Amino acid sequence: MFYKFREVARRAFRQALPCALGMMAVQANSMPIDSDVVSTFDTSLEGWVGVTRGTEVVFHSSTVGNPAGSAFFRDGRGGGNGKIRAPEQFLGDWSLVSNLLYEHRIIYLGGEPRIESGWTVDIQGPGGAASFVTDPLKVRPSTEAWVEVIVPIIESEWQVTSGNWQDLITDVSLLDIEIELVFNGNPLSQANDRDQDAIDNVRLVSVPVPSTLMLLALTPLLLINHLRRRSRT
Ligand SMILES: [Ca+2]
Ligand SMILES: [Ca+2]
Repeated sequence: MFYKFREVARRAFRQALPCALGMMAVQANSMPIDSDVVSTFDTSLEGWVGVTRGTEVVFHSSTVGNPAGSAFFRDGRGGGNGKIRAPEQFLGDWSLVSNLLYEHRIIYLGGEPRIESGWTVDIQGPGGAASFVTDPLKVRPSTEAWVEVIVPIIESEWQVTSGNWQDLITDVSLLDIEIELVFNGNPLSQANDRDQDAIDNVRLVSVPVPSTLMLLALTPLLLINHLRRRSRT
């Protein structure tokens, strides 16, 4: 009986191996991000770039940070709200990502009249696009302290502006975080007295146990268990 079971298992393994290797190859090409991705900006922008439309600039600051350096925004003459765009390591399959976290601080408010807004985060991919806007009742920008912004990667927290959430989240090819939160009135007359802002400690947090890898690890055990049951009948 044991010999028969061993032969059946060996045959099944030989048949299943190409399929399993094929699955692993597919997984390797589109592996979900399953460990935390972090930018601390301690010594550089770490691949992040500014998204600006005028003379405002994004650069690495070695003197402002929580701690050490940060991504720093200095407003100039231009339009729109300044953003920072994520490097490649933050992009890809977000199926296992639970939260995007970062810290923001208004370093200088600039001249009046001014309007402060909340934070907007944008993601895009082949499957669609979505925006997240912070709730001003839950979290407020500050000049006094670093404020942690928590962005849950849950569909109900986002406005999906095109495509659909499931397709988008499995292939995120663009991540923009708004860094400029102050509008200082007339853009021409106050070009030299505008806000400055900083972002530090951007983190993509993944769930601790990647379910897809767990499934792959369990597959041989399930197969052996199945064959063992069959050999008993
Ligand atoms: Ca830092
Ligand atoms: Ca501004």
